Amino acid sequence: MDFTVLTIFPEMVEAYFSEGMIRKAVDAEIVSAAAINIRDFANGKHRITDDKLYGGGCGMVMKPEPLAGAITAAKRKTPESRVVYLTPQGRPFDQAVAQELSEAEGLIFVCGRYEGIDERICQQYIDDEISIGDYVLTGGELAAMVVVDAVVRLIPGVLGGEDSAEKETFSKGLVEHAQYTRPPSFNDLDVPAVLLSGNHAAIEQWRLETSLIRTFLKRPDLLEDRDFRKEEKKILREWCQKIEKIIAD
Ligand code: 4GX
Repeated sequence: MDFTVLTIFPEMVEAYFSEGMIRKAVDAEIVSAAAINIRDFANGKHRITDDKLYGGGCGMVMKPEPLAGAITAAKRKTPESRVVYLTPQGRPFDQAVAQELSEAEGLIFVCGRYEGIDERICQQYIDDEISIGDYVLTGGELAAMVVVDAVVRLIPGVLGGEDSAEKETFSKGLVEHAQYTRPPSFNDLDVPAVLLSGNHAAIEQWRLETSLIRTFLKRPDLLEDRDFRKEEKKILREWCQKIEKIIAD
């Protein structure tokens, strides 16, 4: 996978690329990651990247020529790359979109500042418009980094990319089970005894139960259109029966 971020603030993105899992993946040559300064493709003494709106109105829009130049340069490296524009108008980003993007050969992220980019860039150069949520950022850079961050951990060979992807098919669409580490007692709160029992089947059962109850309490929307597995239905029916018993008479 080749990640390229087009931005007028390349240092912001380079700082992110230089730490953590993305850095390890780059060092291991499983992915490449680079920022391209859109300003490098702007003409004139001041290398201006924005301009006034045709038709009037306040605010500035990113000029098409520097963006076209930067996208063309990025495509020369990986011609099969998908060009993604980060915008609140895009399709909502989620884990399924992250999975889809992780299968691309390369991803080129266009980061807009000001009020956005010239419409003709969207028409001619952009393959995909993505939104990371219904709020307005000052630029697309943080959104691009969010998308890279979610995508890189899904790439085969990237630390944790294989076995956790497998585990996730098990508990996919549920909130994480409760997690504990040492010490066994902290501020008068004990680690549940089952986790210290060494009984792996009982531990897996407990994890599924806490995962289901936490999903019910924190994210009931996730249960709404779920295809429940047999063991999940069994756990839920047992709760129903326990509650029925408590409220009987
Ligand atoms: N999820 N932003 C894009 C420039 C802009 C302004 C107006 C189109 C219209 C964002 C988000 C996001 C801030 C990136 C504004 N583009 N990106 N930028 N939410 O808020 O992805």
